[in-house]
Amino acid sequence: MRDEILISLLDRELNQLSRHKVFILTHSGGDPDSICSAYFLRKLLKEIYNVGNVWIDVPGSPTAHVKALIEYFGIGLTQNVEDVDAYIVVDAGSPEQLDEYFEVISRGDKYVIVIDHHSDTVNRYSPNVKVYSSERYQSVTEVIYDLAEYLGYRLELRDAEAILIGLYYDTVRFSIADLDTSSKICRLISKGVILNSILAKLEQTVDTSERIARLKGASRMKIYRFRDWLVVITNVGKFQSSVARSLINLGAHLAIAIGEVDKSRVAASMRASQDFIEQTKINLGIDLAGRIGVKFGGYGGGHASAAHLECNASIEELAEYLVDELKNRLGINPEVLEA
Ligand SMILES: [Mn+2]
Repeated sequence: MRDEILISLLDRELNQLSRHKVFILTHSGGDPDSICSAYFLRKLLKEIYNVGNVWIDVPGSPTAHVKALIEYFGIGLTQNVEDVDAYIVVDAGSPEQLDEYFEVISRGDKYVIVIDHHSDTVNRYSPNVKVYSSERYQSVTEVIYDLAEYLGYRLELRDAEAILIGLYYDTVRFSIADLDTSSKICRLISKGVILNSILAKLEQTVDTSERIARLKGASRMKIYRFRDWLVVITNVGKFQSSVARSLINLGAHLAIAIGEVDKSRVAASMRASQDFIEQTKINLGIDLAGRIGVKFGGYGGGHASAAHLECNASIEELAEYLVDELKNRLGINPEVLEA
């Protein structure tokens, strides 16, 4: 167990929910970690904590990948349930990621519990919100799994499958799985999960518009060389996170994809390689997305090596500010490479 204190406090909190009506929300669009943790948490709430009713929703609209999971696990979403006693938000590092539920969660008159593993989550929600978050966890699914082990809950095959899928995608297909996660993977596999056959059903083919966005992102990028660090900044209207990720695969240490949300607002996704994060000590979620989002009248957050922000600026303004910020933090004047 990674953090027994967190888990025991969370257990104590959930014990208050007996016979309550609970609404679980993922972050906007959902992802495998958030939907799998919601699925398994609902089981624990019903079977262990005697919760009366539990609904799940994905704010905004679920991505294709999430839709496939919803179908596979028979999750069933319910929109806008009124008259609930408590909300549980999973995997959302800030309330802005709750789209249409932002207002009700932020109003301050509801019982809200947040379970998360992003940087600085506790400071993003209003003080009345009960935040159970630890960056030591590699996924929220893992938090819920630790809770299940703490409770001595016997997993069924379906539970083990859901947990493995959450772990799989939030560790970038196990590539960054640490010792704790890896030993959990072994325990889950030993329950009889046949991972390759599940993944074959769930893997989405990348659709054409996303492929085009990645290719356009690559052809438009500007390359900044901060001595041995290669930073690329590009602009694309959609799929910014997919674009940033693919530019890391091309060879960048830090990739930032910016796109317009509307006339005055932009969104940006950033990704960095592990060596960049370790050696520069820059935390993208806190130092770049979080700080710059707020500075430009918006918000941002995420993890050390993957983050997202939305703010009031033009693409050029934001790009220029980011380069300046990196110049200061790295103490290096970048050389702009000719494409
Ligand atoms: Mn997550």
